[in-house]
Amino acid sequence: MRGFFITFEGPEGSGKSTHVARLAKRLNTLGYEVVIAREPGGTVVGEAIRDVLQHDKRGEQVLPETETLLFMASRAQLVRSVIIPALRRGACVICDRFADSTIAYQGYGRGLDIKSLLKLNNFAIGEAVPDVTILLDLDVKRGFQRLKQRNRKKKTSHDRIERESIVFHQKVRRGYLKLAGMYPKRFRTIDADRNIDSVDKSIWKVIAKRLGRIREE
Ligand code: Z5A
Repeated sequence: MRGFFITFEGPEGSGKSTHVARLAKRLNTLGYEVVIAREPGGTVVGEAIRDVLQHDKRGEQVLPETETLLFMASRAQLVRSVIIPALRRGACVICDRFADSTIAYQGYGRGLDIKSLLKLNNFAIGEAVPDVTILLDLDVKRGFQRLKQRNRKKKTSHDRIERESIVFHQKVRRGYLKLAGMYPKRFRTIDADRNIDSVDKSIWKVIAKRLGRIREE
């Protein structure tokens, strides 16, 4: 595939959506075709799954295994109908969360078997392996402070997974750091506890270098 696939990962409120939008704008300005996607969601099927996953309005508890398979189903749909076609056209695809989220949340957070999750991920993503994964690392409590402010501004509230305990979210953060250690070529960990422009600069440094490298190949 000729395109370039970037994923953003990290705990709640670490700035993923903010920096996905900034990076997309910058790449667009430089003349790249940019496709933004998000997980769960990004397709009609995926957005319906997102609704089930985020709001327990139907009153039934979503069990960890069910939750996992729903994330995988949304991913399989997004990969085949959006990500792979865009990469084949030569576009830059930027995805707000991807397969590593399942390992961090359902694996390290919920305690499901990591090997099984990795196998399911392989099935869901096929050939769509990210070229680079930006991990925005942030203390969980700091992330929640940011979300509190954002929710107050937008008059929204915490969704189902955001309502999990601080201990759960700390396990997720540690899981991400383990993943970054397991895949050092793909992951770039960026300290997100700085102002938006500084974080933006660090992200651009990584992406510019990787894009330059791709052009040389
Ligand atoms: N999930 C899962 O369990 N398994 C999976 O496989 C997948 C997902 C794919 C998706 O939620 C949920 O699904 C998520 C994981 C789970 N659950 N939780 N909890 P989502 O898509 O609705 O939301 P999110 O991905 O968790 O993102 P977020 O928490 O909404 O935040 P963010 O995108 O990282 O941050 P942001 O919206 O860019 O920034 C938050 C606020 O902070 C905002 O007001 C910004 O203006 C501000 N901000 C950003 N950067 C800064 C800096 N540097 N300084 C100060 N303020 C800042």
